Amino acid sequence: MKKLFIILLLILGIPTFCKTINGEITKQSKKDTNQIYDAQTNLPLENVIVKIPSKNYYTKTKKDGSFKLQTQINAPTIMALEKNGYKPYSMTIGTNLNSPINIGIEKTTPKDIIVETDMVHIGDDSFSKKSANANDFCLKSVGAFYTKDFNVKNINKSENLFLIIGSIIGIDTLEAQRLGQSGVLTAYSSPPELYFNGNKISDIKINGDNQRIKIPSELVKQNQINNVTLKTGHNLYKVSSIDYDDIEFTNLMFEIK
Ligand SMILES: [Ca+2]
Repeated sequence: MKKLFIILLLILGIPTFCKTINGEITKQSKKDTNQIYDAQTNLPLENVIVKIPSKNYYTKTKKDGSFKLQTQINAPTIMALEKNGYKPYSMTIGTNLNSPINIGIEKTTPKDIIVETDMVHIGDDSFSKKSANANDFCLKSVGAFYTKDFNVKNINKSENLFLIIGSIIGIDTLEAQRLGQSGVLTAYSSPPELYFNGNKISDIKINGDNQRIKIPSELVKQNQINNVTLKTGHNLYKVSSIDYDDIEFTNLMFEIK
């Protein structure tokens, strides 16, 4: 009888008792697990650092590429991934973590130029609680603009330089309001402006991930120091003094393609 019971247990499976922890994604099967893998080989990646800078939280992926986010997320925030030899990756994650996060990350190529992997805050540290992602601001502002020099090598005539902004949050433009990204409805800001070697090339009107901007080739200096500057916008409803729009971004990178 005892034998039969054990056999029955083996056939029916040993019952498992899953506990759901608040803010954590419950693992049910491999498919339902958060997983990071190599975008080319589809093989799981171990020891990828998974960070949520606004929470000062980080964890690492296991041998099977899986990870758990054991932190409470109350407002959309940035999750960033880091692994040596791979392009930095980031995405804005919401409060609804019901579906698993499965991400394939790409190896860096010798032509990639990684400019920034830290989280950067620009503005004046004065912002409405209703501002887009205000709850997630974790850093002190470095001022109204961010600027960085970097070298450009090995760019052929047929190739172009693209700036990729991994993630950017906090932009309170009219466009961001219309998309529901900002709760500030009584005022809005001019968009952050992007400069390359001193020339304005683009406005960044909305928050989001992996915004890709082509750099006009006539502005790129081959085998020399180039400069990228991101200047935040300002509140267009305030005239007595300048109120800069407080924004945060991470993962600035250039690709040559
Ligand atoms: Ca401000």
